[in-house]
Amino acid sequence: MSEAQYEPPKIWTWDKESGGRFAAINRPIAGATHDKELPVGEHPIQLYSLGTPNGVKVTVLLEELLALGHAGAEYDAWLINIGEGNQFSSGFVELNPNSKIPAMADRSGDTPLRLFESASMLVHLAEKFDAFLPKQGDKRAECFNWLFWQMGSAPYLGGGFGHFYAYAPVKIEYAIDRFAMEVKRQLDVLERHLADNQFMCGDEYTIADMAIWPWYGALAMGILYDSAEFLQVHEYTHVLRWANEISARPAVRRGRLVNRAWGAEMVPERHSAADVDTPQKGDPDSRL
Ligand SMILES: N[C@@H](CCC(=O)N[C@@H](CS)C(=O)NCC(=O)O)C(=O)O
Repeated sequence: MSEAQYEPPKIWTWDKESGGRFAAINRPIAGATHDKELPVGEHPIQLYSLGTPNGVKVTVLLEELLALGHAGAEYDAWLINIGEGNQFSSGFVELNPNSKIPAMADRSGDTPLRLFESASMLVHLAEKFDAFLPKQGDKRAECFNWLFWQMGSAPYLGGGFGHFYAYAPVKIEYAIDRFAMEVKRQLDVLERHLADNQFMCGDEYTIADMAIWPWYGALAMGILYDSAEFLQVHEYTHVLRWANEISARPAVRRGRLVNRAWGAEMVPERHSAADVDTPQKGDPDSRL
C-alpha cells in the first residue's frame, strides 16, 4: 500500500482486511456477530468495559462516589475484550448498539436502564448521586462545555493521532502531521485554560476532569502511545500540574486498575472493593 499511488475506486468495497492492530475487529456493518447474554452480578450498577481511557473515566467516577460513601454506587465491572470481539455479542449490542466500551446497566430501579457513551454514564451517575457536577448556573454550563469538548476532541487524539502514530501498519507522514498538529493544539487549549484554573471547572473537581484526564492527562504524563518526546509534552506545564494532582487521588488510582488485563497490577473484573484492594500481578511489559 503506497500512499502516493493509491487511487480510490468509484465504489468502496470491503474486500480485504484494513491491516494494523485492530484489523480483525473492524467491519463496516453494525449489529451482533454471535449470541451471548451478558453476565449480571449482585450490585445496582453493572459495567461492561475495558481499562482504556474511555473505560477509565467511568471506573474513576464510581470509585470517587464509593470513596464519598455512596453505597448505591457499588458495581460489578465485567471485562469486555474488544480485541476478541466481545463487543459484538448479542447481549452487549442490546446495551450498546454502537458496540463500543464502556456500556452500563443501572438496575437499581424497577426496570434496568441502559447507558452507552461514557459521558452519558458520567452525567447519569453525577446526577443520581448529586456529586461532581455543579448544580446550576455558569459552573454547570462550564462543566458540560468541557465534558463535551472531550467527547468531540478525543477521537482526533485516539482515532487520529494514536491510530496513525502507534497502530497503523504504515507510517503516513501526512496523517501523522495532521493529527500531531491537532493534538498539540488541543493540549495548548488545555494549557491556557489550566494556567488560570485549578481544575477544568475552576476550583471544583468534576466529571469534566474525569473525562479529560484519562486522555490528555495521560498524554501529558507520557503514558499514551509512547509519544512524550515526539509531542514534547513536557512543555505543557499547567496540564502536567493538573494531571499529576488528579493521578494522585486514591480513587483515580483504584479506577485505573479496574477492567485492566495487562501491566504489573490489574483487576480484570471487579465485584467488590476487595478486588481493587488486592490487584492481581501481571506482566509489567504487557500492553493493551
Ligand atoms: N464515544 C465513545 C467511544 C467509545 C470507544 O471508542 N470505545 C473503544 C475503546 S476505547 C471501543 O470499544 N472500541 C472497540 C471497537 O471499535 O470495536 C465513549 O466515550 O464511550
